[in-house]
Amino acid sequence: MEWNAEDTIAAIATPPGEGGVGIVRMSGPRSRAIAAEIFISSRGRDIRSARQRVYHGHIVDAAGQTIDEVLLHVMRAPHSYTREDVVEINAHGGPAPLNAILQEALRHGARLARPGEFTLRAFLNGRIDLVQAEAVIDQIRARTRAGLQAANAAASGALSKAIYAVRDVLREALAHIEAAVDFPEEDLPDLVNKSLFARLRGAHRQIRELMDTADAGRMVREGAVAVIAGRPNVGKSSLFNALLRDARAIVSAQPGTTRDRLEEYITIAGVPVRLIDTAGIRESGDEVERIGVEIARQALDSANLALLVLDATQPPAPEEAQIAGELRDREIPVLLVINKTDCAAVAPENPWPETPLAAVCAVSATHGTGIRELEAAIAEILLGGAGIDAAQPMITRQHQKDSLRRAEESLQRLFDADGVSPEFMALELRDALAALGEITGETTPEDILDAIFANFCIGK
Ligand SMILES: Nc1nc2c(ncn2[C@@H]2O[C@H](COP(=O)(O)OP(=O)(O)O)[C@@H](O)[C@H]2O)c(=O)[nH]1
Ligand SMILES: [Mg+2]
Repeated sequence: MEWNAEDTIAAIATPPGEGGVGIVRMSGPRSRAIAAEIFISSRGRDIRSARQRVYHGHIVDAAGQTIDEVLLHVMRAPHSYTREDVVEINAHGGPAPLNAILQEALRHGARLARPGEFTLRAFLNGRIDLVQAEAVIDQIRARTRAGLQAANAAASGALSKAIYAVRDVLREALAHIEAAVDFPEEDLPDLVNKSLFARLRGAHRQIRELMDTADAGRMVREGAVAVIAGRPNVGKSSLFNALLRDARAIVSAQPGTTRDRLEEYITIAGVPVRLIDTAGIRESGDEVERIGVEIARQALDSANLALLVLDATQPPAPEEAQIAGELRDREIPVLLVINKTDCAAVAPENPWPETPLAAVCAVSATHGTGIRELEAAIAEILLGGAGIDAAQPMITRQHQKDSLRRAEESLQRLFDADGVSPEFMALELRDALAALGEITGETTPEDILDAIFANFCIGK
């Protein structure tokens, strides 16, 4: 990563388009000097020596023409997002003023910031660790309160703290063992004494607990896709509307009404769920409907869950068993929804014992009965029964889980090899520490760092 702390970087920090305000942000040693070239304070202040506060004035171009009336927020190192000198120019939120201000900043020596470069500097300057830096993207992209809570917990350092607590135990153990290697004549039994061993086991348990939060954490961050499938006219669109609590899809007694695919986001237990209503899956002579059926099959490609709807007033059909089997073969959990139970009382039981289902629910889409229970069943499947504990830090990324697994396996080998050479124990502890360091950024390879920060938007 080419990164030069001497550069002063600049970017538009607010999204493109029109807004009440827009912000051009600068960070680096020349921030105030550059601001002084383009900003005229209403009170004649010299921005070069400005204190940490907000100044009113105008941004002007080389000819002295006013570009915009602005508020200039001066932050002095280390009291800023990046820990560097930062100037944020609050202007009118339109492309013309913001681009013109950015151009003036660049003309006076600032360099255009790369995606995520402000956050990268906060990380490289030690204000936040990698867990916190990644949480910044999650805060911006969170789609539910639960997602935001998880991101906030990570951004505040709660997740890092849990990882550092484990790390400290491992470090202490390593120090003991290395001392024993250096001074072999010392009493060996003392080298990993009982209490330290117990704490290593505790650390091992904590790693596992963190790993257990990964599936729920990923669901909260990335969301899930649930596809409603089933024969025509069983009430798929009615169920879609019931879950949305809105009459979005056309419901009709005429089979084959839904030919397109409809999607909406709903939130279930804090998980943003993309709910897809499809055409009924059946062989069809009608060209438009056949395309709809094809779309239904494609929608399943990205599905985390299928809601297979059955009509309680009709006996289960062979083609429904076939759909259930097809879904199972594709390893998509199937939640069987027996609908129209207002017309026929049917127990929520699996009619195909040879095809295991994730759950069975009985509902009436038009009356709204059983919908809460259905949502609870969906949550159970998506979150693996773990649920979301807002007080508990969660890991939300695959690479975090991979690293935790490496650390966990190293410790497991250490325990399994009970009492072997201190050299071996030291080796496993070092590996485990390196794995943990990749989560917090202490030992993360540069290409991975690059990839992580490339995911940010410009200006963040
Ligand atoms: N009695 C009753 N009728 C329902 C229920 N759900 C759907 N229907 C009716 O079944 C028909 C087909 O519904 P629709 O949602 O369009 O089914 P789709 O073809 O699977 O999307 C419509 O006449 C609905 O009013 C229900 O829970 N109870
Ligand atoms: Mg429909």
